[in-house]
Amino acid sequence: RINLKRPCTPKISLSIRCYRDLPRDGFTNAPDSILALTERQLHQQPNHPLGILRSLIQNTLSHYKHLSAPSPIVSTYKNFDELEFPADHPGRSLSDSYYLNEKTMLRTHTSAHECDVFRQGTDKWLLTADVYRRDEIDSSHYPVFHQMEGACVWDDTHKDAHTAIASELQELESALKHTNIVTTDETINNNPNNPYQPTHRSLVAELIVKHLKMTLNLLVYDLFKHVQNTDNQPLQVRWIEAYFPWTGPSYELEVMWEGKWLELLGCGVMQQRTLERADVGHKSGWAFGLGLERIAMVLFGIPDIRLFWSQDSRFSSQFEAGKISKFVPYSKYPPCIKDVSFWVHTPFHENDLYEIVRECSQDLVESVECIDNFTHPKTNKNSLCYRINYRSMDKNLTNEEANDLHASVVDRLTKTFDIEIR
Ligand code: FA5
Ligand code: MG
Repeated sequence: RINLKRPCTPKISLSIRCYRDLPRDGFTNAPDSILALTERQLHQQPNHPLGILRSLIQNTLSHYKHLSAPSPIVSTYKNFDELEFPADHPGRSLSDSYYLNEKTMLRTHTSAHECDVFRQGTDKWLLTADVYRRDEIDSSHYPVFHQMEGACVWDDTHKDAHTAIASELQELESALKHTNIVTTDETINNNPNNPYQPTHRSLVAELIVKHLKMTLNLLVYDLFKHVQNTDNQPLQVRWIEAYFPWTGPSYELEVMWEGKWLELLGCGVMQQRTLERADVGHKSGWAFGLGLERIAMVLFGIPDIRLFWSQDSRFSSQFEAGKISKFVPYSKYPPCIKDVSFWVHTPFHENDLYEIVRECSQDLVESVECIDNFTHPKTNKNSLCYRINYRSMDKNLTNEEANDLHASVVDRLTKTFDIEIR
């Protein structure tokens, strides 16, 4: 029998107890199973792929100060308001984020710590942490993942600030000469839809953007050289325009991987307003936020994002600090596929359905997919069918166990939503 209520180690229950001490309200939606993961700190483990990747980036950007922020519990002010998120931004919704209460949440990105770090006077820094988002269920989405934030600012009151940037640029330029990388830049300088900030001299804004792009081109090259094709094809990277409330202009960086563009990070020139709020309005510079799992899945050949959380020694024994090695898959257990179909009387958010499946089946669910969406032509009644793939990564799941899991999912769905099982 599978114990649906996982036993909590004393360490884990401590953080859940802290959370339980906080006043609950209509926003409270973070389940214990997610809170329990806050203790894992995978990126701090030297022999874990995420820890290995973090160290690798830190070694590449060794002149940046390395920081961490162990508690993922932040105020909604830090996560959103301090970064100029508008009041109606979708990221704030209960269907997208985990709240402890109206004013407290699990950070959705490492940018939540930007202002604090700038306020401490640190100019060049990296900060790695676990972040939490309610999302779909498949091999590349998990409600917890890891980001590394990086930033670089210069004291702009100094009249020679731009010569400092320019001389750093020369170093970056000569380092890039030794790389086998093809950069497609689809962005436009001072694009009217993604413009320089009016208070920035355009010469300085242009230098900051160049510094940002070259720093990240070099970083990505340095990471991906470990898995470059044997035929010595250059690494292809692409810059595109983006939007973030606290940067302007803003960009995203993608790499070509197995024939597709893979988004690695978002970044941009820090909004002067945000820096002023952090009491460093006299400085200007850039910031980025990258996803560690996306890169680690490519570098280590890890096919399913759940594997990062596996405590099976067949996974953990494969990795060693300082080494990029290919994951050798151990035998996959057979999947147990179960469908659930129902009439929908009142619409609901899909993320709420995913959350119920996760809470009932934890890491025993591999994917959830809507396979049918049908509206009856006469009655106008809407019917949905979801296919849930139950599979353990560590043991064989019997059909009876999968049936038990599925029954608890169906039970929770009917109790939570205004639906009628078909
Ligand atoms: C952000 O989170 C911004 N904070 C990034 C940023 C920082 C912009 C500083 C400007 C300045 P975004 O939601 O796009 O942006 O996520 C950043 C990266 O995290 C993505 O490029 C991706 O690599 C990774 N990421 C995002 N969502 C997921 C997910 N569900 N699973 C795994 N990785 C993800
Ligand atoms: Mg993005």
